Amino acid sequence: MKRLLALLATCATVLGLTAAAGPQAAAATGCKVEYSVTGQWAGGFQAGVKVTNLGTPVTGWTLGFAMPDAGQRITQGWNATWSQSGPTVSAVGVDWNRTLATGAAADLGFTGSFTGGNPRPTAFTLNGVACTGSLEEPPPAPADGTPVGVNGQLHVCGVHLCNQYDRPVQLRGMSTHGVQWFGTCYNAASLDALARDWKSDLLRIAMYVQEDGYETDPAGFTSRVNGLVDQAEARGMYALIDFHTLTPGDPNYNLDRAKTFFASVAARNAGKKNVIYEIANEPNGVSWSAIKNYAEQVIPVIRAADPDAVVIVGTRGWSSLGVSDGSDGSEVVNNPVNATNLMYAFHFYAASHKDAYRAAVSRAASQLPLFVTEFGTVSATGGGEMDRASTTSWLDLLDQLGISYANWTYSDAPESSAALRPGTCDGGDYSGSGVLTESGALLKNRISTADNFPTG
Ligand code: IDC
Repeated sequence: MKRLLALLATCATVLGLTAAAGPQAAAATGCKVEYSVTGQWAGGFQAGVKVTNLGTPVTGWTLGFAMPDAGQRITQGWNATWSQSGPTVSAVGVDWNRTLATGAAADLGFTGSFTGGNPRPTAFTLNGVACTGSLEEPPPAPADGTPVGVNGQLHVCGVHLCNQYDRPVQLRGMSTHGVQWFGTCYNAASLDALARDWKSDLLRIAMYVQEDGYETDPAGFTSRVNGLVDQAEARGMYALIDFHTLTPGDPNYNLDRAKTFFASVAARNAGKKNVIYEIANEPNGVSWSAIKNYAEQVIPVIRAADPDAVVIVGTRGWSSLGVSDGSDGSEVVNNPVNATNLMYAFHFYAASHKDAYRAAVSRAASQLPLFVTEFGTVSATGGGEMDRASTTSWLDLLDQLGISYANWTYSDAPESSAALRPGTCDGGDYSGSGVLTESGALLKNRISTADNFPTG
């Protein structure tokens, strides 16, 4: 019994129960877990887990935690659907507790076996957010007037992106750099600056699949993406979930990963209005029919979980509508993806892609719903001189056609495409006049002008 009491005390400290007991002056983010061992016997134990949602309301949740080692097994669980892989445990909310308002709690429990050591789980997370139970600054409430607040759930109407009033809208915003490299750039201060100073309508979340990305830690990258979706939502911005395939260029190489990833993020984010799915960043060295085949396998996975979200598919030749491979948008017009509520990605780098590409976009725009999910003001390497004249021509054209866009990148990468000066993300200031590069200053000027979204 002594051992049991000691264990309970340790859990209380580790899980931050004392911190959470204070007065809640303001809404908090995150979650609190109260874990207690309710019985123990040779080789087995029973535990209760009470998880309180301290963040925005959730519909559908997954509680994650880690057993001390893979020898400790959940043998039976209740009030959730339980699974375990190695030491990693997941409990998914069931019909009667899947909706958790702010401050609401779910009571779960399980019996477990253990083969030695202390059967105390650690690292509790709710939908990927660590359950530290501590009170943090409240995320700014999405007041009326935010892009998501005004436009609500988007859909494709004709060749346009339309809002809840069935009126065409143009979203203007920024893309992250690879979150595996520049994760420190995406925090409360930087996202506040993006939403409030830049008045960005969207955050594209670039999740590389290779290059130390998703394939190295699927669960970890999935929860990072989900965390950024929440951060965007809290600020009234749309979140473009970019499955950033690049090398190899055939998206079918990542087909199984794409299905797993999108099944998970679509289920988790189905209730949100701010999510758009981009299923393949830049197909290259691959035919349009192979891309189309990939899309027709991934889209149903998304629709099964999140039926009403807009999906964007990359196009041939690094999302150039085939132009960089000597083709053009007619190959898509003549053989479209068999899906509704779908848009096609077009990418450009202003110093590399000029009149011929602009002409191809102008032609395609009357026949295909286009979304410029990535572009740079510089050369296709992401570096070199900024081309102000070409960038201005491009942005004027996109404004005229009402095509939405995201600029590469909202980061402090040491390359001219980055909007923030190197070192910015080491500090806390994202708003000062000194933090922007030449490209960042141009983009902020363009993006921060009034949207005038139609509401009637
Ligand atoms: C570049 C980054 C660079 C990084 C490289 C790695 O800017 O820091 O080392 O990726 O692959 C794209 C891609 C995008 C590229 C960008 C610039 O979608 O991943 O980012 N670019 O080269 N298409 C055209 C240009």
